[in-house]
Amino acid sequence: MKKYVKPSAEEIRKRLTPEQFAVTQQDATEPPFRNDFWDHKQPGIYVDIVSGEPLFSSLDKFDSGCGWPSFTKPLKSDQVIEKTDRKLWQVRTEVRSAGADSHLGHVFDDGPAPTGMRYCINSAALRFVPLHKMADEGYEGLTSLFKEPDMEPAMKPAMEVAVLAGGCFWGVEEILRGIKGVVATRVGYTGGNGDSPGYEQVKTGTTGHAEAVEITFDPAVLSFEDLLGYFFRLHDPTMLNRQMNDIGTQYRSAIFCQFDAQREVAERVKAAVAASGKWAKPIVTAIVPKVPFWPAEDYHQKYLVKNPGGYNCHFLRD
Ligand code: MHO
Repeated sequence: MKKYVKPSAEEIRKRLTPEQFAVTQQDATEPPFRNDFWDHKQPGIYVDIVSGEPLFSSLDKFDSGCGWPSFTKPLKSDQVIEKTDRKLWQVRTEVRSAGADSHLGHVFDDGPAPTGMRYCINSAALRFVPLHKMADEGYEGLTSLFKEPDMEPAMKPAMEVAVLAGGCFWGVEEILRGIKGVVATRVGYTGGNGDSPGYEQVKTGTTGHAEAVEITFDPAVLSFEDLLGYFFRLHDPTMLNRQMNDIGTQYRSAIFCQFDAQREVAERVKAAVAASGKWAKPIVTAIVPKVPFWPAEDYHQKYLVKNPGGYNCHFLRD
């Protein structure tokens, strides 16, 4: 077994950035959301930035909404040491790496199944080793963790993507990301003129882009048809180039079909919604082929998680 130890003080000073040093050596905490891994979703392992000791895996990572990478458990329980921490006038359980004694973060008992624990870790204490580089970097012993059926749903090739526009993308993403079977969401701009538009351009309505959400979902859990069922309930599909108070083509209702079968399903669901009698006016949702999707600026991603109580004109109708 490879030994992961603490390098000399001089070596540590040389190798770490000031933030990595403050976190791992001086027990500092980095800011939430402004760190590398809080929203990172790739298959691989997270190792101690100081010693390279493998600590956590993407298989145990979950979206806690707290702004730091969160895991239900460490790779091996003897790779982290838990210590009572009485700083900040509260008793918390600090998590340190066993090999290099780096401060990593804290552990709380409000996590999801299967452990109920939330290891809330500073990104600055971690280095990510993607699955495809693990063998090259000497972590081949851990690659078997990623073989089916243990593989995280988001990493399986069978995922499907949908791109939906239904008004201000903050509220649309907030509802979609909570649906069972949705494994990842991103907000962005699509269907307009010009590459890589920014919010300030799109909001003028002159680029023709729509605010949209790209949804990665597991079709074994959620069908595209059922996803569209939610889509037609979370916005008003009879509003043309508008959603509630937000007016302009950037707020239009549209389904950007990724392949032909999605178009057929979209036409069928739209017709069923029109026939349902739920809406007095005609459904104006455009069903169009996919075009490039440009991810929006970071501050728009999971905006309502970062800004609870922020502007939201979306809700799920009965
Ligand atoms: N009315 C909202 C819309 C935001 S959405 C990201 C605002 O102007 O803040 O377009």
